[in-house]
Amino acid sequence: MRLFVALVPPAAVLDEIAAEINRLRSAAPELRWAKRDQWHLTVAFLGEVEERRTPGLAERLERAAHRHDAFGLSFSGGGRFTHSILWAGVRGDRDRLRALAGSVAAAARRAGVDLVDRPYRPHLTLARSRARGDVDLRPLVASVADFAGMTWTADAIHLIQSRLGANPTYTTLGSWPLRAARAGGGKPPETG
Ligand code: 2AM
Repeated sequence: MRLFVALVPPAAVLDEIAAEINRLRSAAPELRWAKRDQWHLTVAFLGEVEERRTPGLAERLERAAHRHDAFGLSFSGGGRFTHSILWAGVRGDRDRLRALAGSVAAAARRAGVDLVDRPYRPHLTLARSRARGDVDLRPLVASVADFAGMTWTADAIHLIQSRLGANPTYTTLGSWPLRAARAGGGKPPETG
């Protein structure tokens, strides 16, 4: 099964992204615009995972989540990956996000998942091209540059199965809360 671990922003933040997408969509209707119920911020892409690994994975993800305090993020500006993906950028406590991503990757490895070691680039995918390079994404990147969303609290991680195909579907297999942020700031996140 193809799995990834993600943060899911609250509805008010999704409303802002919806408004932004509506604004941009008319400029490039030929792109495949991401569907609202699939918007997420990937923390770690796990790739193909054998089903027998999932109970151990769930246990380790729960433990990893409990080692991190909730933290603040916002979506801001955007960019593109080559000529195929248009994304919204991420601001706020990116250090904690990276630390969480490191813990989640380590948890998955300990559960026997063979993770691809790639640099972590926090983003929320807004749209994908149908064929690589068929749409010039540069004007859209310029257009999304001024986008500045509200701050939201990343307070849980979700293990999501993605099924590819003409209509890709996402199924949430489990969700685990981060530690509630404490007044005055908590301990710095542990890695590993
Ligand atoms: P993307 O939106 O930029 O494609 C599910 O596919 C999620 O995992 C998406 O958010 C996807 O990012 C992300 N992801 C990260 N690394 C990936 C990889 N090597 N292959 C596919 N998806 C990846």
